[in-house]
Amino acid sequence: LTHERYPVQRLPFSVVSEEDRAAFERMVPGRVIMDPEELEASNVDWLRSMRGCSKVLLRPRTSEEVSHILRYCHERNLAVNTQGGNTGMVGGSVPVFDEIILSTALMNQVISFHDMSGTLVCQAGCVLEELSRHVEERGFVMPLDLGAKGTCHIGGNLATNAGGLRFLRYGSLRGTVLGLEAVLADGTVLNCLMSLRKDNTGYDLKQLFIGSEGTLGVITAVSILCPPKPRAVNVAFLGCPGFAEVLQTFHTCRGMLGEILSAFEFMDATCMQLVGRHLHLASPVQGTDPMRPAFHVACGHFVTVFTGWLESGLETLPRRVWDQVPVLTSPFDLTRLCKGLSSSHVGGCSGTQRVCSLFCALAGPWGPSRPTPVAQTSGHAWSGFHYCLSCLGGPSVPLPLAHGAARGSLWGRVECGHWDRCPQSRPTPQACRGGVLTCPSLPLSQALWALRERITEALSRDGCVYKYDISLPVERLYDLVPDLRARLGPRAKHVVGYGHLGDGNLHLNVTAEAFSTALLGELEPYVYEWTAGQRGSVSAEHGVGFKKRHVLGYSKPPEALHLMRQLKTLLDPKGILNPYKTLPAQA
Ligand code: FAD
Ligand code: 2HG
Ligand code: ZN
Repeated sequence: LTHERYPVQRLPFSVVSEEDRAAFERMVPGRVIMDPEELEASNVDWLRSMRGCSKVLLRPRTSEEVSHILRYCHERNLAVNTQGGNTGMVGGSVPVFDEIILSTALMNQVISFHDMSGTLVCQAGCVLEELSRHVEERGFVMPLDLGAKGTCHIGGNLATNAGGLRFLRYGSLRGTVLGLEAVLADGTVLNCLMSLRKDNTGYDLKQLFIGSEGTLGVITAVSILCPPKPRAVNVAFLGCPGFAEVLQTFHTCRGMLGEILSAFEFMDATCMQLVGRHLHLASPVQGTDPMRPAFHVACGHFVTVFTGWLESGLETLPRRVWDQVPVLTSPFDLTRLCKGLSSSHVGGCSGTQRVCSLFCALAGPWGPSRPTPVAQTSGHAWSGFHYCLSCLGGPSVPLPLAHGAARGSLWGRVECGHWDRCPQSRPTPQACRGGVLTCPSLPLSQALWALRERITEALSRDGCVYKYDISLPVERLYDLVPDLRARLGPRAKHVVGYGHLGDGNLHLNVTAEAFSTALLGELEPYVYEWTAGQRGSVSAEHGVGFKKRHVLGYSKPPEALHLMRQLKTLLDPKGILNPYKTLPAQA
């Protein structure tokens, strides 16, 4: 067997026999899946870019069961592919050939939560969003958040050392994971499930498994430190005319908001167009050409701010409202905005979570020739006013808001917000009480975050996607995007850049009608050489998996690769765990 697209040979592992199946059935009764239809979803990755042909999927519930399975597979020389939520971006989560799939889906129990320290101990198969809910009910948050939260498992997050949308504030999982339990290739259970903040007793073995993508062991349980839930949550979404202004905005926000800035994301105008085209989500603030913003940035989650051009349709605002709208026209005003955001955070109303959304617009380098409004709204029990989701639907619906917000206020206007769950109707009289519109279901901040979190999905609907996830010096983060647009010309359908600007992480995606080796040849090794030239990383947060293992040498010296191989041999001498992944193929 040879993989269709990549030149890789099946290694001489055993093939699962009838006796093996019977043995598995004794280990995990009723949880040995062999039905091809059920297996299909686990053989294909989220991006639908890789397909394995595994014939067996095992669903253990406990670490002991994982241990029995691995001990058996080790003895029989059967290859194993651990799978969490199967949302990985680099083809690590699905078999390349017929590896046995070991799913953590049924290992989904919370073991304990300590509400003094915020330490959560749980099994590896817990879904991230469910853990978030669990700890939020107890006044804490998970230190990581990502678009795949509804599907990915915490074990998968650790195995990929996922970054995501809160990295800027809470840092790498390498810092917030206090301990883990892993089962080694030969079935040994390694219990390092500590809950201590400080523990300098020799080598920090858990770090070996974080980011090892299932090649060194199966993570079965996790101990993780959850920070307290902030009392105020705000998001800002800003439109900027160029990347220089994006950087300047970051610099100002970071400088003024300090640690309460938990995310600083950016997306270029093409991303916004694709999210509109494929998912019918529209930017809450839009302008008319040539005033349309080239970039949007979203920062949060303590502060929700969304920005974009509000040029068109301002005339429809009643004069008295227009007069009350704070104006954001200069760097000074951005400073004022930050002050407002930080004081609203500090001042919070006790006991309730506030969600404040601020719509504002920047033009020219820093301001349009006439005042640009800032609309401040609230989606969630904040300052006593809410508004109806249906107001966000329909084209160019002026969004009237009640009075009474902290800083004068306010009005809002949303251009053509075809929000997913919006009934697309005008507010009913019942929904509007005394001019106060209620927002019963989706908090506005979530609707706004969807614009950013669903870019990956929009790109997948645009055609064949070539994905690059690179770390670069932040000042040069966007340089490669226009460069590639020029280089590829009409051969690419779209070239987009977005990502975690605050972490220096660019998601560079190129879409085309179909896969083409010629286009791939234009992209690679060019992108990797360019990245190496900046001393960047060819995988900032998605890992290596199957797809990027041939490019590790651009970011790691040969000595480091050699040591990685030695560690792999030590922990998994027969190489049964996630073969063909993470380590470069040997000549
Ligand atoms: P899987 O995809 O199932 O597996 C990923 C790898 O980990 C595989 O190599 C697998 O073998 C291994 N693995 C899984 N579970 C275990 C275990 N228990 N023990 C050992 N090995 C294991 N990533 C980011 O870093 N930041 C983002 O912002 C981000 N956003 C995303 C948004 C979307 C819409 C999608 C689809 C993906 C995104 N990702 C992001 C990719 C990210 O890697 C995953 O979403 C997540 O961390 C993988 O978790 P999973 O449970 O789905 O793991
Ligand atoms: C994100 O930040 C994810 O949205 C996915 O890491 C990035 O699809 C991508 O390129
Ligand atoms: Zn990302």
